[in-house]
Amino acid sequence: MEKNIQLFFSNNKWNFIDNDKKVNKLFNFKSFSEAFSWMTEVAFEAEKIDHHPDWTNIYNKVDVTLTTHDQNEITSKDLSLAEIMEKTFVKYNY
Ligand code: H2B
Repeated sequence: MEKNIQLFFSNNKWNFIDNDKKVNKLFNFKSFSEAFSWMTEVAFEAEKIDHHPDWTNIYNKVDVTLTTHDQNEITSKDLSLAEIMEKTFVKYNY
């Protein structure tokens, strides 16, 4: 994994899992509605870059895991998607 990728994920409090093949983060929201709005926004951006998160939503929480399935490792595509997620999340994080 490239150093800049590793740095972004550790600086933004993502956890490396599965022998560093994946990163995981739990995003917390005020309500289900806000969690789902965030997911919707991220979903459309994910489609644009053709890279998709593994995620589950329970009420106000979204548990996100990122990896590049094709390559079975964390790549710059995961970095791009995570940047979108963090940027979008700022709006909900008060
Ligand atoms: N998303 C993720 N996370 N990993 C992939 O390997 C992947 C993807 N592959 N989205 C894409 C779609 C692939 O199926 C298309 C054909 O590029």
